Amino acid sequence: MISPSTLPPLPTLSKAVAEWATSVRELTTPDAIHWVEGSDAEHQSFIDQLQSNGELQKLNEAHYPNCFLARSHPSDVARVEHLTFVCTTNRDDAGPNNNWMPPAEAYAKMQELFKGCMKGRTLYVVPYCMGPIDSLYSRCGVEITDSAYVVINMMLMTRAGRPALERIAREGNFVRGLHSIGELDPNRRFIMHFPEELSIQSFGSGYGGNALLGKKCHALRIASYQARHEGWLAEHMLIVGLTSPAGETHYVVAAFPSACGKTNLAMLIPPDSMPGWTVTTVGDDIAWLHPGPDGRLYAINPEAGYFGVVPGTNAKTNRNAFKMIQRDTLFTNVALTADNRPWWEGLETGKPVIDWQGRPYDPANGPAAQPNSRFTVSAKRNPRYASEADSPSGVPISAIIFGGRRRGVAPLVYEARDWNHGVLVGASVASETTAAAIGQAGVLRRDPMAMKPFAGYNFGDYWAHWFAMGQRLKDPPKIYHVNWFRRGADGKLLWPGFGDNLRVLEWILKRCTSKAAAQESHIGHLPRPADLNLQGLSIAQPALDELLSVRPEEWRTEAADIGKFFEQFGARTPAALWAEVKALQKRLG
Ligand code: OXD
Ligand code: MN
Repeated sequence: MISPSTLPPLPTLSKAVAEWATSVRELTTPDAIHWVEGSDAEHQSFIDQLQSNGELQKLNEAHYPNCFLARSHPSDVARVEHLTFVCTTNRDDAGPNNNWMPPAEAYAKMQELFKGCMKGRTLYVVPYCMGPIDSLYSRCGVEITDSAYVVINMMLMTRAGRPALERIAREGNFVRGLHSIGELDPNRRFIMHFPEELSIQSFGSGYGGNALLGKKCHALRIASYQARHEGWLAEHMLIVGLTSPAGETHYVVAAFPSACGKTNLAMLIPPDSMPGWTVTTVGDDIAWLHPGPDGRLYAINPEAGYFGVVPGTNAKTNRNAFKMIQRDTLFTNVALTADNRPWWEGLETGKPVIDWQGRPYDPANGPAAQPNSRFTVSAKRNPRYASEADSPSGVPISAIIFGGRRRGVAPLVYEARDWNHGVLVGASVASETTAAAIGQAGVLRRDPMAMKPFAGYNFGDYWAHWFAMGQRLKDPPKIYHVNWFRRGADGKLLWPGFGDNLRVLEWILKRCTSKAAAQESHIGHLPRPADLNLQGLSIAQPALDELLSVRPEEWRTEAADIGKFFEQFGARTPAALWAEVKALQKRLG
Protein backbone atom coordinates (compact mmCIF):
# COMPACT_ATOMS: atom_id res chain seq x y z
CA MET A 1 0.00 0.00 0.00
CA ILE A 2 1.26 3.46 -0.88
CA SER A 3 1.76 5.65 2.17
CA PRO A 4 -0.29 8.88 1.92
CA SER A 5 2.89 10.96 2.29
CA THR A 6 4.26 9.56 -0.99
CA LEU A 7 1.13 10.41 -2.98
CA PRO A 8 1.27 13.50 -5.15
CA PRO A 9 -0.25 16.50 -3.39
CA LEU A 10 -3.89 17.02 -4.43
CA PRO A 11 -3.40 20.50 -5.94
CA THR A 12 -0.94 19.02 -8.45
CA LEU A 13 -3.38 16.44 -9.84
CA SER A 14 -5.57 18.68 -12.00
CA LYS A 15 -4.38 21.97 -13.43
CA ALA A 16 -7.96 23.00 -14.23
CA VAL A 17 -9.12 22.48 -10.64
CA ALA A 18 -6.01 24.16 -9.20
CA GLU A 19 -6.45 27.21 -11.43
CA TRP A 20 -10.10 27.51 -10.51
CA ALA A 21 -9.31 27.12 -6.78
CA THR A 22 -6.70 29.89 -7.11
CA SER A 23 -9.18 32.25 -8.74
CA VAL A 24 -11.74 31.52 -6.01
CA ARG A 25 -9.10 32.10 -3.32
CA GLU A 26 -8.25 35.47 -4.85
CA LEU A 27 -11.92 36.44 -4.88
CA THR A 28 -12.93 35.17 -1.44
CA THR A 29 -9.63 35.79 0.47
CA PRO A 30 -9.77 32.91 2.99
CA ASP A 31 -7.18 32.58 5.76
CA ALA A 32 -6.36 28.97 4.80
CA ILE A 33 -7.00 26.32 2.15
CA HIS A 34 -7.67 22.63 2.71
CA TRP A 35 -7.93 20.09 -0.13
CA VAL A 36 -10.10 17.15 0.94
CA GLU A 37 -8.40 13.72 0.60
CA GLY A 38 -11.47 11.81 1.75
CA SER A 39 -9.85 9.69 4.50
CA ASP A 40 -11.59 8.59 7.69
CA ALA A 41 -8.92 10.29 9.79
CA GLU A 42 -9.56 13.55 7.98
CA HIS A 43 -13.33 13.19 8.49
CA GLN A 44 -12.66 12.69 12.20
CA SER A 45 -10.46 15.79 12.30
CA PHE A 46 -13.33 17.88 10.85
CA ILE A 47 -15.67 16.46 13.49
CA ASP A 48 -13.17 17.32 16.25
CA GLN A 49 -12.78 20.83 14.91
CA LEU A 50 -16.56 21.39 14.66
CA GLN A 51 -17.00 20.05 18.17
CA SER A 52 -14.34 22.31 19.59
CA ASN A 53 -15.88 25.42 18.04
CA GLY A 54 -19.37 24.42 19.22
CA GLU A 55 -20.91 23.77 15.79
CA LEU A 56 -21.39 20.09 16.60
CA GLN A 57 -22.53 18.56 19.82
CA LYS A 58 -21.70 14.97 20.68
CA LEU A 59 -24.79 12.89 21.52
CA ASN A 60 -25.13 10.20 24.19
CA GLU A 61 -22.28 7.82 23.28
CA ALA A 62 -23.81 4.80 25.01
CA HIS A 63 -27.05 4.98 23.03
CA TYR A 64 -25.98 6.87 19.91
CA PRO A 65 -22.29 6.06 19.34
CA ASN A 66 -20.45 8.47 17.07
CA CYS A 67 -23.57 10.61 16.56
CA PHE A 68 -23.63 14.40 16.55
CA LEU A 69 -26.12 17.24 16.53
CA ALA A 70 -25.82 20.39 14.43
CA ARG A 71 -28.22 23.31 14.74
CA SER A 72 -28.74 25.63 11.84
CA HIS A 73 -29.83 29.24 11.92
CA PRO A 74 -33.62 29.23 12.44
CA SER A 75 -34.07 31.02 9.09
CA ASP A 76 -32.03 28.35 7.32
CA VAL A 77 -33.88 25.06 7.66
CA ALA A 78 -35.07 24.11 4.15
CA ARG A 79 -34.61 24.66 0.44
CA VAL A 80 -35.35 28.16 -0.79
CA GLU A 81 -37.14 27.65 -4.10
CA HIS A 82 -37.92 31.36 -4.50
CA LEU A 83 -34.17 32.17 -4.30
CA THR A 84 -33.06 29.35 -6.60
CA PHE A 85 -32.30 30.37 -10.20
CA VAL A 86 -31.47 28.68 -13.48
CA CYS A 87 -29.38 31.13 -15.50
CA THR A 88 -29.47 30.16 -19.16
CA THR A 89 -28.60 32.58 -21.96
CA ASN A 90 -32.10 32.27 -23.35
CA ARG A 91 -34.88 32.74 -20.78
CA ASP A 92 -37.13 30.17 -22.47
CA ASP A 93 -34.50 27.49 -21.99
CA ALA A 94 -35.01 27.76 -18.21
CA GLY A 95 -38.79 27.80 -18.71
CA PRO A 96 -41.68 29.00 -16.57
CA ASN A 97 -40.82 26.21 -14.10
CA ASN A 98 -37.64 28.04 -13.00
CA ASN A 99 -36.70 31.44 -11.69
CA TRP A 100 -34.37 32.94 -14.26
CA MET A 101 -31.69 35.61 -14.33
CA PRO A 102 -29.36 36.47 -17.26
CA PRO A 103 -26.03 34.72 -16.58
CA ALA A 104 -23.99 37.96 -16.68
CA GLU A 105 -26.28 39.61 -14.11
CA ALA A 106 -26.23 36.54 -11.88
CA TYR A 107 -22.43 36.23 -12.04
CA ALA A 108 -22.05 39.93 -11.22
CA LYS A 109 -24.41 39.64 -8.26
CA MET A 110 -22.61 36.57 -6.94
CA GLN A 111 -19.18 38.11 -7.52
CA GLU A 112 -20.15 40.96 -5.18
CA LEU A 113 -21.41 38.54 -2.52
CA PHE A 114 -18.35 36.26 -2.72
CA LYS A 115 -15.82 39.12 -2.68
CA GLY A 116 -13.79 38.68 0.53
CA CYS A 117 -16.52 36.51 2.08
CA MET A 118 -14.11 33.84 3.38
CA LYS A 119 -11.91 36.22 5.34
CA GLY A 120 -11.12 34.58 8.68
CA ARG A 121 -12.34 31.24 7.38
CA THR A 122 -10.86 28.17 5.68
CA LEU A 123 -11.61 27.41 2.04
CA TYR A 124 -12.20 23.70 1.50
CA VAL A 125 -11.78 22.11 -1.93
CA VAL A 126 -14.00 19.01 -2.11
CA PRO A 127 -13.58 16.87 -5.24
CA TYR A 128 -16.45 14.39 -5.50
CA CYS A 129 -17.85 11.74 -7.79
CA MET A 130 -21.60 11.26 -8.21
CA GLY A 131 -22.05 7.53 -8.75
CA PRO A 132 -19.69 4.55 -8.47
CA ILE A 133 -16.17 5.80 -9.06
CA ASP A 134 -15.62 3.33 -11.94
CA SER A 135 -18.98 3.82 -13.70
CA LEU A 136 -19.22 5.41 -17.13
CA TYR A 137 -22.53 6.84 -15.97
CA SER A 138 -20.97 8.75 -13.05
CA ARG A 139 -20.08 12.43 -13.23
CA CYS A 140 -17.66 14.44 -11.09
CA GLY A 141 -17.64 17.85 -9.54
CA VAL A 142 -15.66 20.00 -7.15
CA GLU A 143 -17.34 21.98 -4.39
CA ILE A 144 -15.44 24.86 -2.88
CA THR A 145 -16.99 25.83 0.42
CA ASP A 146 -16.12 27.66 3.64
CA SER A 147 -18.25 25.35 5.78
CA ALA A 148 -16.68 22.34 7.51
CA TYR A 149 -20.26 21.16 8.24
CA VAL A 150 -20.85 21.04 4.48
CA VAL A 151 -17.59 19.14 4.03
CA ILE A 152 -18.51 16.37 6.49
CA ASN A 153 -21.94 16.07 4.86
CA MET A 154 -20.39 15.89 1.38
CA MET A 155 -18.02 13.18 2.63
CA LEU A 156 -21.04 11.11 3.69
CA MET A 157 -23.27 11.89 0.70
CA THR A 158 -20.77 11.50 -2.17
CA ARG A 159 -17.60 9.62 -3.06
CA ALA A 160 -15.40 12.54 -2.08
CA GLY A 161 -11.64 12.99 -2.14
CA ARG A 162 -8.57 11.84 -4.08
CA PRO A 163 -10.12 9.15 -6.34
CA ALA A 164 -12.67 11.72 -7.58
CA LEU A 165 -9.91 14.24 -8.31
CA GLU A 166 -7.90 11.56 -10.12
CA ARG A 167 -10.95 10.85 -12.30
CA ILE A 168 -11.41 14.58 -12.95
CA ALA A 169 -7.75 14.80 -13.98
CA ARG A 170 -8.28 11.92 -16.43
CA GLU A 171 -11.58 13.22 -17.86
CA GLY A 172 -10.77 16.90 -17.82
CA ASN A 173 -14.28 18.12 -17.05
CA PHE A 174 -16.16 18.68 -13.82
CA VAL A 175 -19.03 20.69 -12.37
CA ARG A 176 -17.76 23.77 -10.55
CA GLY A 177 -19.71 24.44 -7.35
CA LEU A 178 -18.87 27.46 -5.25
CA HIS A 179 -20.50 27.83 -1.85
CA SER A 180 -20.22 30.16 1.09
CA ILE A 181 -22.44 30.32 4.14
CA GLY A 182 -21.95 34.10 4.02
CA GLU A 183 -23.70 35.73 6.98
CA LEU A 184 -26.78 33.47 6.67
CA ASP A 185 -28.81 36.55 5.87
CA PRO A 186 -32.04 35.44 4.13
CA ASN A 187 -31.89 38.67 2.08
CA ARG A 188 -28.45 37.78 0.75
CA ARG A 189 -29.15 34.15 -0.13
CA PHE A 190 -29.06 32.85 -3.72
CA ILE A 191 -28.67 29.43 -5.27
CA MET A 192 -27.61 30.03 -8.89
CA HIS A 193 -27.21 27.42 -11.60
CA PHE A 194 -25.40 27.95 -14.90
CA PRO A 195 -26.13 24.69 -16.73
CA GLU A 196 -24.49 25.85 -19.97
CA GLU A 197 -21.19 26.18 -18.07
CA LEU A 198 -21.72 23.30 -15.64
CA SER A 199 -21.40 25.70 -12.75
CA ILE A 200 -23.24 26.38 -9.49
CA GLN A 201 -22.92 29.29 -7.05
CA SER A 202 -24.67 29.16 -3.69
CA PHE A 203 -24.44 31.88 -1.05
CA GLY A 204 -25.97 32.47 2.37
CA SER A 205 -27.31 29.05 3.37
CA GLY A 206 -25.84 25.98 5.07
CA TYR A 207 -28.98 23.83 4.58
CA GLY A 208 -28.36 20.53 2.75
CA GLY A 209 -30.50 21.11 -0.34
CA ASN A 210 -28.96 24.57 -0.82
CA ALA A 211 -25.39 23.86 0.26
CA LEU A 212 -24.43 20.22 -0.44
CA LEU A 213 -23.96 21.07 -4.09
CA GLY A 214 -23.56 17.45 -5.24
CA LYS A 215 -27.17 16.72 -4.37
CA LYS A 216 -30.01 18.82 -5.79
CA CYS A 217 -27.86 21.40 -7.59
CA HIS A 218 -25.54 19.00 -9.42
CA ALA A 219 -27.23 15.57 -9.45
CA LEU A 220 -30.61 17.00 -10.48
CA ARG A 221 -30.54 20.54 -11.91
CA ILE A 222 -27.21 20.47 -13.75
CA ALA A 223 -27.39 16.72 -14.46
CA SER A 224 -30.91 16.90 -15.93
CA TYR A 225 -29.64 19.53 -18.38
CA GLN A 226 -26.56 17.41 -19.22
CA ALA A 227 -28.70 14.28 -19.49
CA ARG A 228 -30.94 15.86 -22.11
CA HIS A 229 -27.95 16.60 -24.30
CA GLU A 230 -26.29 13.23 -23.69
CA GLY A 231 -29.39 11.02 -23.96
CA TRP A 232 -30.17 9.94 -20.41
CA LEU A 233 -32.38 11.05 -17.48
CA ALA A 234 -31.50 12.55 -14.06
CA GLU A 235 -34.55 12.06 -11.85
CA HIS A 236 -35.85 12.66 -8.32
CA MET A 237 -36.37 8.93 -7.74
CA LEU A 238 -35.60 6.21 -5.23
CA ILE A 239 -34.29 2.88 -6.54
CA VAL A 240 -35.39 -0.28 -4.73
CA GLY A 241 -34.74 -3.99 -5.27
CA LEU A 242 -37.63 -6.41 -4.60
CA THR A 243 -37.10 -10.17 -4.38
CA SER A 244 -40.28 -12.24 -4.31
CA PRO A 245 -40.76 -15.41 -2.28
CA ALA A 246 -40.11 -17.28 -5.57
CA GLY A 247 -36.65 -15.69 -5.68
CA GLU A 248 -37.27 -13.34 -8.60
CA THR A 249 -35.61 -9.91 -8.25
CA HIS A 250 -36.86 -6.74 -9.91
CA TYR A 251 -35.77 -3.15 -9.46
CA VAL A 252 -38.20 -0.27 -9.60
CA VAL A 253 -37.73 3.49 -9.38
CA ALA A 254 -40.24 5.86 -7.82
CA ALA A 255 -40.53 9.63 -8.01
CA PHE A 256 -42.37 11.36 -5.17
CA PRO A 257 -42.03 15.01 -4.15
CA SER A 258 -39.79 15.86 -1.19
CA ALA A 259 -40.85 14.47 2.19
CA CYS A 260 -43.48 12.12 0.67
CA GLY A 261 -41.91 8.84 1.73
CA LYS A 262 -39.18 7.99 -0.80
CA THR A 263 -36.74 6.96 1.93
CA ASN A 264 -39.43 4.82 3.60
CA LEU A 265 -40.32 3.04 0.35
CA ALA A 266 -36.65 2.53 -0.50
CA MET A 267 -36.17 0.76 2.87
CA LEU A 268 -39.57 -0.90 3.13
CA ILE A 269 -40.03 -3.67 5.71
CA PRO A 270 -42.38 -6.38 4.40
CA PRO A 271 -45.38 -6.93 6.69
CA ASP A 272 -45.36 -10.18 8.71
CA SER A 273 -48.22 -11.40 6.54
CA MET A 274 -45.99 -11.27 3.44
CA PRO A 275 -43.19 -13.69 4.37
CA GLY A 276 -40.41 -14.46 1.91
CA TRP A 277 -40.02 -10.97 0.41
CA THR A 278 -36.66 -9.21 0.53
CA VAL A 279 -36.28 -5.50 -0.08
CA THR A 280 -32.92 -3.84 -0.70
CA THR A 281 -32.08 -0.17 -1.21
CA VAL A 282 -30.09 1.10 -4.16
CA GLY A 283 -30.98 4.76 -3.61
CA ASP A 284 -33.50 6.89 -1.72
CA ASP A 285 -33.63 10.21 -3.59
CA ILE A 286 -31.96 10.42 -7.00
CA ALA A 287 -31.66 8.07 -9.97
CA TRP A 288 -29.61 8.53 -13.13
CA LEU A 289 -31.22 6.43 -15.84
CA HIS A 290 -29.52 5.22 -19.01
CA PRO A 291 -30.69 3.05 -21.90
CA GLY A 292 -28.69 -0.18 -21.71
CA PRO A 293 -27.33 -2.27 -24.58
CA ASP A 294 -30.28 -4.70 -24.20
CA GLY A 295 -32.90 -1.96 -24.73
CA ARG A 296 -33.83 -1.80 -21.05
CA LEU A 297 -33.43 1.20 -18.76
CA TYR A 298 -30.62 1.02 -16.15
CA ALA A 299 -30.32 3.08 -12.99
CA ILE A 300 -27.44 4.18 -10.81
CA ASN A 301 -27.73 6.08 -7.55
CA PRO A 302 -25.34 9.03 -7.84
CA GLU A 303 -25.28 9.45 -4.05
CA ALA A 304 -23.39 7.54 -1.37
CA GLY A 305 -25.47 8.50 1.66
CA TYR A 306 -28.89 9.58 2.85
CA PHE A 307 -30.03 13.05 3.88
CA GLY A 308 -33.41 12.04 5.25
CA VAL A 309 -36.28 13.64 7.10
CA VAL A 310 -36.10 12.60 10.78
CA PRO A 311 -39.60 13.30 12.20
CA GLY A 312 -41.88 10.29 11.90
CA THR A 313 -38.99 7.78 11.79
CA ASN A 314 -39.53 4.93 14.23
CA ALA A 315 -39.35 1.16 14.45
CA LYS A 316 -42.83 0.83 12.95
CA THR A 317 -42.64 3.33 10.10
CA ASN A 318 -39.11 2.46 8.97
CA ARG A 319 -37.26 -0.03 11.14
CA ASN A 320 -34.25 -0.06 8.79
CA ALA A 321 -33.81 3.70 8.87
CA PHE A 322 -34.45 3.75 12.59
CA LYS A 323 -31.70 1.16 13.15
CA MET A 324 -29.43 2.87 10.67
CA ILE A 325 -29.46 6.20 12.51
CA GLN A 326 -28.54 4.74 15.90
CA ARG A 327 -24.83 5.26 15.17
CA ASP A 328 -22.39 7.21 12.95
CA THR A 329 -25.10 9.72 12.13
CA LEU A 330 -25.16 13.46 11.89
CA PHE A 331 -28.47 14.96 13.07
CA THR A 332 -29.46 18.49 12.14
CA ASN A 333 -32.15 20.42 14.03
CA VAL A 334 -33.60 17.64 16.18
CA ALA A 335 -34.52 18.11 19.86
CA LEU A 336 -32.67 16.60 22.84
CA THR A 337 -33.74 14.50 25.82
CA ALA A 338 -32.45 15.04 29.35
CA ASP A 339 -29.77 12.38 28.79
CA ASN A 340 -28.55 13.96 25.55
CA ARG A 341 -30.25 11.66 23.08
CA PRO A 342 -31.79 13.03 19.90
CA TRP A 343 -35.57 13.34 19.97
CA TRP A 344 -38.15 14.02 17.31
CA GLU A 345 -41.91 13.92 16.84
CA GLY A 346 -42.93 10.34 16.14
CA LEU A 347 -40.07 8.84 18.16
CA GLU A 348 -42.41 7.10 20.60
CA THR A 349 -39.85 6.92 23.46
CA GLY A 350 -38.25 9.54 25.71
CA LYS A 351 -39.27 13.16 25.88
CA PRO A 352 -37.73 16.39 24.70
CA VAL A 353 -36.23 18.86 27.15
CA ILE A 354 -34.31 21.06 24.67
CA ASP A 355 -35.92 22.02 21.36
CA TRP A 356 -34.21 22.21 17.96
CA GLN A 357 -33.22 25.82 18.58
CA GLY A 358 -31.51 24.92 21.86
CA ARG A 359 -34.25 26.42 24.04
CA PRO A 360 -35.93 24.61 26.93
CA TYR A 361 -38.74 22.70 25.27
CA ASP A 362 -42.12 24.44 25.46
CA PRO A 363 -44.98 23.07 23.32
CA ALA A 364 -46.15 26.66 22.89
CA ASN A 365 -43.10 27.19 20.65
CA GLY A 366 -44.22 24.47 18.23
CA PRO A 367 -42.67 21.07 17.50
CA ALA A 368 -39.60 20.08 19.51
CA ALA A 369 -37.74 18.93 16.38
CA GLN A 370 -37.83 21.12 13.29
CA PRO A 371 -40.33 19.45 10.88
CA ASN A 372 -37.59 19.32 8.23
CA SER A 373 -34.88 18.15 10.65
CA ARG A 374 -32.54 15.70 8.94
CA PHE A 375 -30.16 12.80 9.38
CA THR A 376 -27.04 12.43 7.27
CA VAL A 377 -25.60 8.93 7.20
CA SER A 378 -23.52 6.78 4.90
CA ALA A 379 -25.67 4.43 2.76
CA LYS A 380 -23.40 1.60 3.90
CA ARG A 381 -25.01 1.89 7.34
CA ASN A 382 -28.34 0.74 5.87
CA PRO A 383 -28.89 -2.87 6.97
CA ARG A 384 -30.60 -3.42 3.60
CA TYR A 385 -27.97 -1.73 1.43
CA ALA A 386 -27.98 -3.37 -2.01
CA SER A 387 -24.48 -4.37 -3.11
CA GLU A 388 -25.68 -3.58 -6.68
CA ALA A 389 -25.64 0.09 -5.62
CA ASP A 390 -21.91 -0.04 -6.37
CA SER A 391 -22.31 -1.75 -9.74
CA PRO A 392 -20.85 0.44 -12.51
CA SER A 393 -23.55 -0.70 -14.96
CA GLY A 394 -26.46 0.02 -12.62
CA VAL A 395 -29.59 -2.09 -12.19
CA PRO A 396 -32.25 -2.84 -14.83
CA ILE A 397 -35.57 -1.14 -14.14
CA SER A 398 -38.87 -3.01 -14.48
CA ALA A 399 -41.25 -0.22 -13.45
CA ILE A 400 -41.31 3.55 -13.00
CA ILE A 401 -43.68 4.77 -10.31
CA PHE A 402 -44.87 8.36 -9.94
CA GLY A 403 -46.79 9.56 -6.93
CA GLY A 404 -47.99 12.49 -4.96
CA ARG A 405 -49.60 13.37 -1.66
CA ARG A 406 -53.27 13.83 -2.57
CA ARG A 407 -56.29 13.58 -0.30
CA GLY A 408 -58.60 12.74 -3.20
CA VAL A 409 -58.95 12.18 -6.94
CA ALA A 410 -55.89 9.93 -7.49
CA PRO A 411 -56.54 6.26 -6.68
CA LEU A 412 -54.18 4.02 -4.71
CA VAL A 413 -52.50 2.82 -7.91
CA TYR A 414 -53.01 2.79 -11.66
CA GLU A 415 -50.97 1.70 -14.63
CA ALA A 416 -50.32 3.85 -17.69
CA ARG A 417 -51.47 2.40 -21.00
CA ASP A 418 -48.02 2.72 -22.56
CA TRP A 419 -44.83 4.85 -22.32
CA ASN A 420 -46.36 7.96 -23.89
CA HIS A 421 -49.37 7.82 -21.62
CA GLY A 422 -46.90 7.30 -18.74
CA VAL A 423 -45.21 10.58 -19.65
CA LEU A 424 -48.58 12.30 -19.23
CA VAL A 425 -49.09 10.50 -15.91
CA GLY A 426 -45.69 11.75 -14.67
CA ALA A 427 -46.08 15.23 -16.11
CA SER A 428 -49.42 15.70 -14.33
CA VAL A 429 -48.29 14.66 -10.84
CA ALA A 430 -49.80 16.97 -8.21
CA SER A 431 -48.91 16.97 -4.54
CA GLU A 432 -49.40 18.90 -1.33
CA THR A 433 -46.31 20.95 -0.43
CA THR A 434 -44.19 19.85 2.57
CA ALA A 435 -41.68 21.30 5.05
CA ALA A 436 -38.76 20.39 2.74
CA ALA A 437 -38.99 23.83 1.16
CA ILE A 438 -39.61 27.23 2.77
CA GLY A 439 -43.24 28.28 2.23
CA GLN A 440 -46.68 27.13 3.21
CA ALA A 441 -47.05 23.37 3.61
CA GLY A 442 -50.16 21.47 2.49
CA VAL A 443 -50.88 23.46 -0.68
CA LEU A 444 -51.68 21.34 -3.75
CA ARG A 445 -49.40 22.13 -6.68
CA ARG A 446 -48.38 20.44 -9.93
CA ASP A 447 -45.03 18.77 -9.48
CA PRO A 448 -44.27 16.98 -12.78
CA MET A 449 -42.19 13.85 -12.23
CA ALA A 450 -41.58 15.30 -8.69
CA MET A 451 -39.07 17.55 -10.47
CA LYS A 452 -40.74 20.96 -10.09
CA PRO A 453 -37.93 22.28 -7.87
CA PHE A 454 -35.19 20.37 -9.67
CA ALA A 455 -35.54 20.33 -13.47
CA GLY A 456 -32.63 22.43 -14.77
CA TYR A 457 -34.42 23.43 -17.97
CA ASN A 458 -37.81 24.12 -19.53
CA PHE A 459 -40.37 21.44 -18.62
CA GLY A 460 -41.66 21.51 -22.22
CA ASP A 461 -38.25 20.35 -23.45
CA TYR A 462 -37.97 17.95 -20.53
CA TRP A 463 -41.22 16.17 -21.49
CA ALA A 464 -40.08 16.03 -25.13
CA HIS A 465 -36.89 14.36 -23.86
CA TRP A 466 -38.97 11.80 -21.93
CA PHE A 467 -40.92 10.95 -25.11
CA ALA A 468 -37.65 10.61 -27.04
CA MET A 469 -36.18 8.33 -24.36
CA GLY A 470 -39.19 6.01 -24.69
CA GLN A 471 -38.45 5.63 -28.38
CA ARG A 472 -34.88 4.58 -27.63
CA LEU A 473 -35.96 1.73 -25.33
CA LYS A 474 -36.80 -1.59 -26.95
CA ASP A 475 -38.06 -2.91 -23.63
CA PRO A 476 -39.20 0.12 -21.61
CA PRO A 477 -40.34 -0.14 -18.00
CA LYS A 478 -44.08 0.02 -17.36
CA ILE A 479 -45.23 3.26 -15.74
CA TYR A 480 -47.50 3.62 -12.68
CA HIS A 481 -49.00 6.26 -10.42
CA VAL A 482 -49.57 5.67 -6.70
CA ASN A 483 -51.20 7.70 -3.95
CA TRP A 484 -50.65 6.44 -0.40
CA PHE A 485 -52.34 9.54 1.01
CA ARG A 486 -55.99 9.33 -0.10
CA ARG A 487 -58.37 10.24 2.72
CA GLY A 488 -61.96 9.29 3.52
CA ALA A 489 -64.84 11.67 4.22
CA ASP A 490 -63.74 11.70 7.89
CA GLY A 491 -60.34 13.08 6.84
CA LYS A 492 -58.51 9.90 7.89
CA LEU A 493 -55.97 8.14 5.68
CA LEU A 494 -57.57 5.15 3.95
CA TRP A 495 -54.41 3.15 3.27
CA PRO A 496 -52.00 2.01 6.05
CA GLY A 497 -48.94 2.78 3.89
CA PHE A 498 -45.36 1.93 4.93
CA GLY A 499 -44.73 -1.87 4.79
CA ASP A 500 -48.18 -2.52 3.34
CA ASN A 501 -47.19 -0.58 0.23
CA LEU A 502 -45.47 -3.84 -0.75
CA ARG A 503 -48.96 -5.12 -1.64
CA VAL A 504 -49.15 -2.48 -4.35
CA LEU A 505 -45.58 -3.18 -5.46
CA GLU A 506 -46.39 -6.89 -5.69
CA TRP A 507 -49.28 -6.12 -8.08
CA ILE A 508 -46.99 -3.87 -10.11
CA LEU A 509 -44.32 -6.57 -10.42
CA LYS A 510 -46.92 -9.15 -11.36
CA ARG A 511 -48.19 -6.79 -14.05
CA CYS A 512 -44.64 -6.42 -15.33
CA THR A 513 -44.40 -10.19 -15.69
CA SER A 514 -47.97 -10.63 -17.00
CA LYS A 515 -49.05 -12.47 -13.85
CA ALA A 516 -51.77 -10.12 -12.57
CA ALA A 517 -55.05 -8.93 -13.97
CA ALA A 518 -56.35 -5.37 -14.06
CA GLN A 519 -59.45 -3.53 -15.16
CA GLU A 520 -59.38 -0.75 -17.63
CA SER A 521 -60.51 2.70 -16.45
CA HIS A 522 -60.58 6.11 -18.10
CA ILE A 523 -57.20 6.94 -16.60
CA GLY A 524 -55.37 3.61 -17.05
CA HIS A 525 -55.41 0.08 -15.65
CA LEU A 526 -56.40 -0.45 -12.02
CA PRO A 527 -56.34 -3.54 -9.84
CA ARG A 528 -59.66 -4.87 -8.63
CA PRO A 529 -59.59 -5.61 -4.89
CA ALA A 530 -59.20 -9.30 -5.77
CA ASP A 531 -56.04 -8.54 -7.76
CA LEU A 532 -54.25 -7.18 -4.67
CA ASN A 533 -52.69 -9.40 -2.04
CA LEU A 534 -54.66 -8.31 1.03
CA GLN A 535 -53.90 -11.34 3.17
CA GLY A 536 -53.37 -10.31 6.77
CA LEU A 537 -54.48 -6.72 6.16
CA SER A 538 -57.54 -5.52 7.94
CA ILE A 539 -59.16 -2.95 5.72
CA ALA A 540 -62.89 -2.31 5.36
CA GLN A 541 -64.46 -2.88 1.94
CA PRO A 542 -65.75 0.74 1.64
CA ALA A 543 -62.20 2.04 2.24
CA LEU A 544 -60.86 -0.26 -0.44
CA ASP A 545 -63.60 0.77 -2.87
CA GLU A 546 -62.82 4.42 -2.25
CA LEU A 547 -59.06 3.84 -2.67
CA LEU A 548 -59.65 2.23 -6.05
CA SER A 549 -62.35 4.59 -7.27
CA VAL A 550 -61.96 6.87 -10.28
CA ARG A 551 -64.70 9.48 -10.59
CA PRO A 552 -65.04 10.71 -14.17
CA GLU A 553 -66.49 14.07 -13.08
CA GLU A 554 -63.45 14.72 -10.83
CA TRP A 555 -61.11 13.58 -13.57
CA ARG A 556 -62.73 15.85 -16.16
CA THR A 557 -61.87 18.78 -13.88
CA GLU A 558 -58.42 17.28 -13.32
CA ALA A 559 -57.77 16.91 -17.06
CA ALA A 560 -58.83 20.53 -17.67
CA ASP A 561 -56.51 21.67 -14.90
CA ILE A 562 -53.63 19.61 -16.31
CA GLY A 563 -54.24 21.18 -19.74
CA LYS A 564 -54.16 24.66 -18.20
CA PHE A 565 -50.88 23.85 -16.49
CA PHE A 566 -49.30 22.63 -19.75
CA GLU A 567 -50.47 25.77 -21.59
CA GLN A 568 -47.92 27.81 -19.59
CA PHE A 569 -45.17 26.10 -21.56
CA GLY A 570 -46.56 27.34 -24.89
CA ALA A 571 -44.94 26.03 -28.02
CA ARG A 572 -42.41 24.04 -25.96
CA THR A 573 -45.15 21.67 -24.77
CA PRO A 574 -44.67 18.64 -27.04
CA ALA A 575 -47.50 17.74 -29.43
CA ALA A 576 -47.26 14.18 -28.08
CA LEU A 577 -48.24 15.47 -24.63
CA TRP A 578 -51.25 17.34 -26.03
CA ALA A 579 -52.21 14.17 -27.90
CA GLU A 580 -52.21 12.29 -24.56
CA VAL A 581 -54.32 15.01 -22.88
CA LYS A 582 -56.83 14.89 -25.75
CA ALA A 583 -56.96 11.09 -25.59
CA LEU A 584 -57.60 11.25 -21.83
CA GLN A 585 -60.35 13.82 -22.30
CA LYS A 586 -61.92 11.71 -25.01
CA ARG A 587 -61.95 8.66 -22.75
CA LEU A 588 -63.52 10.74 -19.99
CA GLY A 589 -66.24 11.89 -22.41
C1 OXD B 1 -34.52 16.34 -0.26
C2 OXD B 1 -35.57 17.15 -0.87
O1 OXD B 1 -33.84 16.79 0.69
O2 OXD B 1 -36.18 16.65 -1.84
O3 OXD B 1 -34.28 15.21 -0.73
O4 OXD B 1 -35.81 18.28 -0.44
MN1 MN C 1 -35.40 14.82 -2.53
